[in-house]
Amino acid sequence: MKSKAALLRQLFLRPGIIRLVGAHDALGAQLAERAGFDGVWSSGLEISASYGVPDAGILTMSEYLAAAESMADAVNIPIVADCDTGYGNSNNVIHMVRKFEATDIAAVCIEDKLFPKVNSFVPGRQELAPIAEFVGKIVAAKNAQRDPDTMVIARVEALIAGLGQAEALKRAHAYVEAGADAILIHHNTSSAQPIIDFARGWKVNVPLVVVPTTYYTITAKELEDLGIKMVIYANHGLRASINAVLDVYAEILQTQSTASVEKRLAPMKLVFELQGMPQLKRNEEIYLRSGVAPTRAIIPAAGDHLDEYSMKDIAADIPMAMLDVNGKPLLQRQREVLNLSGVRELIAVGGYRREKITVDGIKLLENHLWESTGEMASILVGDIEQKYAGRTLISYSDILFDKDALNRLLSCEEDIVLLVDTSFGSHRHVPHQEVDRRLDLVRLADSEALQARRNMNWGDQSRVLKIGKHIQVPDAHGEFTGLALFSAKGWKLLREVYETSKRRYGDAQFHEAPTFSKASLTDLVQELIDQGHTVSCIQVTSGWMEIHSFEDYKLACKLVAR
Ligand code: SPV
Ligand code: MG
Repeated sequence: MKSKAALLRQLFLRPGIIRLVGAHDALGAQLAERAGFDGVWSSGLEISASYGVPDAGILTMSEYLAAAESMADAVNIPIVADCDTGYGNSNNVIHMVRKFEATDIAAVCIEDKLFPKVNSFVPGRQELAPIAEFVGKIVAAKNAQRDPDTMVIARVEALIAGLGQAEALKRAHAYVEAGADAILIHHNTSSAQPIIDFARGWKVNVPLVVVPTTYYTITAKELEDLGIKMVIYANHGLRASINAVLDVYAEILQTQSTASVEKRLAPMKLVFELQGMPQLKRNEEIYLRSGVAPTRAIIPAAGDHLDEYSMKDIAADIPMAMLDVNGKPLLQRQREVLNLSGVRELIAVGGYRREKITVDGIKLLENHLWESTGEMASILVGDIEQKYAGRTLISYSDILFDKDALNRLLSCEEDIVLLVDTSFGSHRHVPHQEVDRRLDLVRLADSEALQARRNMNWGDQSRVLKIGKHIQVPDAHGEFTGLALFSAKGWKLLREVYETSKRRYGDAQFHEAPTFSKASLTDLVQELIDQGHTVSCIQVTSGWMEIHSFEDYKLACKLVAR
């Protein structure tokens, strides 16, 4: 795995401005990552505030380090640590760099003020260190780093101290000479002009970093156009939460209940998700073998797909499950991901060219009537242990999915859950719907509320109202991925509805199937919904793909590792 320092270096090489937001703990860093920030600023102000002390060198390096470490542990994006003045002289800086590097911090930022510094927005004492002394700290930091990718950012406080552009530029140049990897030019009034002037006067090929807390009307684009490479929104999480918490607390006291604030609160599910509870449950399933209901997977792989796929030349003589994707059949790739997530009992049901299905670790059964029956019939052939006490996962045989998407589904506790992709509208195969197989689309309950939160990718759950190929793209909220999970109770229900529908429909049309015997899973799911049963869905926007065209196949070969 790449170090976070290497990731930050990559961001500096990428075109466009890098956007960081401040945090003081793991949760804040996680929210930054979820929101889509490129990195996290481990803010001295925020960390001090979290201890209820002024941002004035009151805490020691240990507290700042512990906070930064908890952030680095919690996210995959890089952390830039605000290290104040370096916690002492050059010897302290050497110790500091080693300690922060050891916790996978991507960059340390030190400022040219005298110890103990005071936050730059506090009027009064803003005394600067002599240039030579601060240059010594930068040289010490650069010599101390063990990872060549670790960045040392030198923060110039001349504008804060009211010493003007010339002093700011003089200091910045000296720090670059000393080896600084970037210059943070700080400023504390509502006008961005001093920063604009500084950026225009900056001719050196070393990136600039800014913290537009007071000159907040400037946009990231405007900063980028000035040639600034990184912007830090240093304390916005802290300030947003202070106001939100105070408002909610006041309302609870005033209304004498929590009813009116409930809607504004993050759901417990999100709290659990941020804490890693779904992963904990998956780990229990994988590593603590007793007490947790096992999950089996049934993979219907009987169809020939010959009239459905625009890739006849590749898959003419084999079932789709055996399609070679970068040296491994699809089915083997599915098995690897399923096993990694603790699903070990795998049953594939073949039909067309069944003899070609040869993947170790998968029980192979046969739907002899595959030519005259549909997918549901194959699925039930796979249900050998009809009173199975665990959960049943259905996986279509022509899809690829990753561990994260699968785990998201496996962490659901509802009786019947479908994994649905809500980004299907931007999926490139939509325009080709007429020529390709039509998509299994879904309509969901509460889709507007979900839409509003979609950007946050909070994995919201919803209820499925309609499913099928007849749903028009503009009316749909998502695409069924081909992965569905049933609890023992949900599975029993599916079987019951299958049996009663079989008796009722006989050879008549059944939802989208020309006859009941040709029913697919989605037809049964629609029947369950129509009979008043709840079918839940968990949403994803990535982590899977289906292969039903030559274009899909080429993309799959490009995306998956060998
Ligand atoms: C911090 O967040 O601690 C900073 C930025 O150093 S500022 O508060 O703007 O000085
Ligand atoms: Mg600070």
